[in-house]
Amino acid sequence: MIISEKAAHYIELEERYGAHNYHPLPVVLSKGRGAFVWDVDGKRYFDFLSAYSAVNQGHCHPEIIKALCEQASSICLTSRAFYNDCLGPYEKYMSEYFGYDKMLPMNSGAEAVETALKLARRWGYKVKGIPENEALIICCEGNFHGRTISIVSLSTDPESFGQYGPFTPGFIKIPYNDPESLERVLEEKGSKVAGFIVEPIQGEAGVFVPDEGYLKKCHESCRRHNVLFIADEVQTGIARTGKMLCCDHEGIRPDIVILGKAISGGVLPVSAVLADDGIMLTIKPGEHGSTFGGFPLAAKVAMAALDVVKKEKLVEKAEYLGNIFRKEISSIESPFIRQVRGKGLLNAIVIEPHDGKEAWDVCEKMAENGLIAKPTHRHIIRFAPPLVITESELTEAIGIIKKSLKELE
Ligand code: IF1
Repeated sequence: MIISEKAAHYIELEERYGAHNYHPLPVVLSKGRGAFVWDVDGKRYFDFLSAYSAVNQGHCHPEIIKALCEQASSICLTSRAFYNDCLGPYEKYMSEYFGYDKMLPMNSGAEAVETALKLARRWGYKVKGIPENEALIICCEGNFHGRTISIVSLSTDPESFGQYGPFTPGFIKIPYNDPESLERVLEEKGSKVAGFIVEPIQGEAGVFVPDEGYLKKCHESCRRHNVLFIADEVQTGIARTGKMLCCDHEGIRPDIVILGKAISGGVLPVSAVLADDGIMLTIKPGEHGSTFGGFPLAAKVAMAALDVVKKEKLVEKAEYLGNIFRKEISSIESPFIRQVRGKGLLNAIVIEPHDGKEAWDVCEKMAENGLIAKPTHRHIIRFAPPLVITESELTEAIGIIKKSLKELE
């Protein structure tokens, strides 16, 4: 890829002064609007990563930015040592929007996952009656739930957990998309299991969509064994897959829902855990929290961002445009395409290396042609544009993908 002097300058700064925990595509962005971003040289790209599905409402959505600016000039942060006039309305809004008794606000997705794990353990001891310090939580191989030490204790990806031990005990790993293995573990150890945590579609694993009925079967097993079904909807939630929550595809209501990313439309780190009173109220004052969790700015931004989802019918758009995307991409004749999969506007192409070129080369070529996406696991490219993308923009973007694959042949 050709890198301008200006771009090289910013890349060099990150290389010199930043920790080396990422390997970005050499594109240096400075502006975003809707489904588009611009680099420091003024070149425009379709954003097909959407900051890992955080920017479902599109970059710098005017209504979200308006809410941000208005609240920023009143008060930004109060801490939870005092009440404020934003959090209560936000909690009511979230509870009604998603249909749960209560919401617990955090900031990053990882913090919300940690919160859900704590809630499950707490419920296990106080309600289910598991002997203290013996609670188990079941998770799936190939999961991605975040980066804290306890969360990487769930991971089966050496890149995520390698040399970060010793790990948090109490997690049982079972194969994903295998409801029988969940039932087997529950039959054996169910009395000590507090929860089962699962991504409705595995994102980091490369947009791995489980078989139809998988979540429903797991949900039924959890019911039978009095185990909490915990859905990590950090990436799949907020309209991304063509339903408000991905679990809605199977008509199941998780006991605990974990949300992050797009709650704020990518404007601030805002995450949340939803549950009913029987679970949520097992945590008492002083037993969990965060300095920023649910801060006034976040509360106002999140309500504006979730209003946009409804007003602009992003659930229906993701469903409709997703079908077009998969149909169009599946019809491309290219030696690079091994498989196309996904739901709504969370999709991936599994790349077949060809002529010494692989997913990274495809991404570089697409960037050259004005569309950015990022490979995951070397051979998979995730395609997740902002849900505000229009049908004609999507058509143009598909044209860029086609052209790029053709030019690489
Ligand atoms: C990174 C992937 C996406 C998540 C689910 C919790 C979290 C995430 C299902 C934690 C975060 C991220 C983080 C990002 C890469 C990314 C990712 F490639 F790893 F899989 F989105 F596709 N649950 N996902 O997907 O949320 O603490 O980051 O707010 O660079 O680590 P967070």
